Amino acid sequence: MLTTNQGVAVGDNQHSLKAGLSGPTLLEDFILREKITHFDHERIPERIVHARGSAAHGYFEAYQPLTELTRAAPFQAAGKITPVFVRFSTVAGERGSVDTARDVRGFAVKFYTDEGNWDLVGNNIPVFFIQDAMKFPDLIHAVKPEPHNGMPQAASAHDTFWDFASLMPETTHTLMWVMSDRGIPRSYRMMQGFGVHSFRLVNAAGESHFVKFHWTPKLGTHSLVWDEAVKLAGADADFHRRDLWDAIEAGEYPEWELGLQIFTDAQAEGFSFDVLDATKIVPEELVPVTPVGRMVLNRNPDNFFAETEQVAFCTAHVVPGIDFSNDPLLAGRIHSYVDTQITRLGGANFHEIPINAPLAPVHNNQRDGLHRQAIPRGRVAYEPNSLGGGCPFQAGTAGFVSFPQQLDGDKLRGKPEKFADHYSQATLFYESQTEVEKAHIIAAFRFELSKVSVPAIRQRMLASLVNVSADMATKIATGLGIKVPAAMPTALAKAVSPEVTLSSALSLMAHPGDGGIRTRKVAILIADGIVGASALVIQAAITAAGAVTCMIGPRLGPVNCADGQSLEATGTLENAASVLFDALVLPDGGDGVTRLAGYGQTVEFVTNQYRHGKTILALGAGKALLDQAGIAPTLASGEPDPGIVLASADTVDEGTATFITAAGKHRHSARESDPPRI
Ligand code: HDD
Repeated sequence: MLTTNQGVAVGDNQHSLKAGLSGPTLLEDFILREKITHFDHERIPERIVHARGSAAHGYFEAYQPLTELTRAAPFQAAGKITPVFVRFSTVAGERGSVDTARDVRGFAVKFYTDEGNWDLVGNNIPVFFIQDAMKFPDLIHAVKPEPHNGMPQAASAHDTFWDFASLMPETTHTLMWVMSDRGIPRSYRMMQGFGVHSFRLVNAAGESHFVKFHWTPKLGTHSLVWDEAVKLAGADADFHRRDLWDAIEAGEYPEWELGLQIFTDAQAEGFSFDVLDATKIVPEELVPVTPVGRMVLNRNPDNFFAETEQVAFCTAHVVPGIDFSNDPLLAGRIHSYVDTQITRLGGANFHEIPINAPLAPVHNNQRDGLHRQAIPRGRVAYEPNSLGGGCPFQAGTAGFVSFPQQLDGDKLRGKPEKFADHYSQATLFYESQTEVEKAHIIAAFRFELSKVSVPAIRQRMLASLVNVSADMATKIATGLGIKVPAAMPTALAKAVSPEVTLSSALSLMAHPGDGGIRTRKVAILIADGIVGASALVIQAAITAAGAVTCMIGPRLGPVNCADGQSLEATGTLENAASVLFDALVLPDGGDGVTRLAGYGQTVEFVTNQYRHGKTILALGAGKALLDQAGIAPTLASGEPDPGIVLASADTVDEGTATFITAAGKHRHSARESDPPRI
């Protein structure tokens, strides 16, 4: 039975209590007032950053014991399982903003370890915009919608962001990553994650090593192209949320490998960069990434608000065996996350909300506060005590012991010298990209800076980018119709000689995944008059390869095929936009193809698939739809386009096999041109 919050059964949930059918509503209607009052308070403050997010449950499994390095519970034995809850997010947009904005993505993992909760609150980009937490509010105020008019939503392409960025050269390295395709991932399931800072691992003997955390997706790293991201924002604002949800519901559990870069204090001392500077990576050529375990996400939340919204990640949540470094950005975070939950979740007891509660038992003398759930028994809430038998006891060396790093220095505000090198690693990143990736970086800077209305900001930003690559800056400047300015002076006392000048691991192409098409979405266009049998053969083969197909017609429902087959359209040219699909099949059957060609949306569908580098299989008469869109099966170079597969009624099986292999390449960037040919 429906009840009030006091457990009283509600007889009528349709009408308020009134004095007569046409009379006034009565104040005594406690049922109405309770319902409305609760509703009025349904919203809680959204996260000041990373407001837009999606999450899932899963587990972490260690490959091998890491007892030599750390006493952290998840790494104590091979096969050890630790439950996790992971929330992915964008940074700048508000809670209801679109998923496909160009932005950094949050990658926050809560490990419910045997010895308490450990939150690894990372991003999909291994570096950060700023070096000191003192600048975080400035960075966020600059990127958020401008305060006078509240625009633009979830976008860095505006004056205040680039004003700040151009005045803060330390942002350059991260800007390079965000302007690259990393800023527009295809899926949360297809992006890397990084702990960003150097942390410390501490073993049972109290010995410590520095560590950097890397998550690498099994499906490979893949991204959208910008035009696709923009169109997706309209076609499905929940594109990434839906993608994660659907994959888990389908039993296609996303998986990442955890890798560690381990290095000593002595090694760190010798590097040309400072490992405490969050704008720097440790190149994999200097310190390789060692795989230590895998993470699988296998359960969607039961309730978005209770879990995804109320989960509170805090960098301060570490467990014995994991410790902080002196990174000044991390220090500010250790304060900020706990602090922000107090407002967002309404008080100091947010750790009692089920999604935040550790699996490890909690015993302490903290008491009371808003929304307290626990009911502590007895009269003792202090330590030492004799009246409670001395409980709870402090754990001594079995508890969390900070790494006893020796410290000595003057109390001051400032940075070590190596922090002043803002460009070496930005150049390393740029030079390590493939030509296509470089072209995308240039296009992204051109787009973003073209949205800046104050010319001086554009000039200043370009002057900074000259220090990364004169060639890149020239190409961006040409696109903006301006001359390249002189390089911005650097703050370096002496030039830096980086150990590594090229690192293939920095390209998205370094992590192609297994090349399959599992969970990819394939559209099959259908209409009355197509050949149904071959469409069904293709659908069966694609489904067997693990992809998800959708038959799309001019309207929903049954389609009468030329060969008497009856197919069912589950999507329409109106409700299933081209950008929602990774690949396309055009059917055989002259009548059906002519019918499809009569819809303007078909040309748009085919053109977008082509423009976004996707694989298209055209069967028999279906090629007419390519012709109609002006698409040739050859590249501008005259070479055959590997992403356009033509097959006839006799070669359906071979054609489908070629299509599946080609679609596994994700995208055929050799087709790309700037500006696009069609
Ligand atoms: Fe942060 C949220 C990641 C710097 C202050 N941050 C937040 C989330 C992620 C990150 C993934 C969302 C967690 C979730 O899903 O709930 N933040 C980072 C990374 C940073 C970083 C990788 C640099 C290496 N952050 C940073 C600084 C500060 C903050 C320097 C403040 C001094 N971040 C916050 C916050 C948030 C947050 C205001 C908003 C909501 C929340 O914490 O729970 O405290």
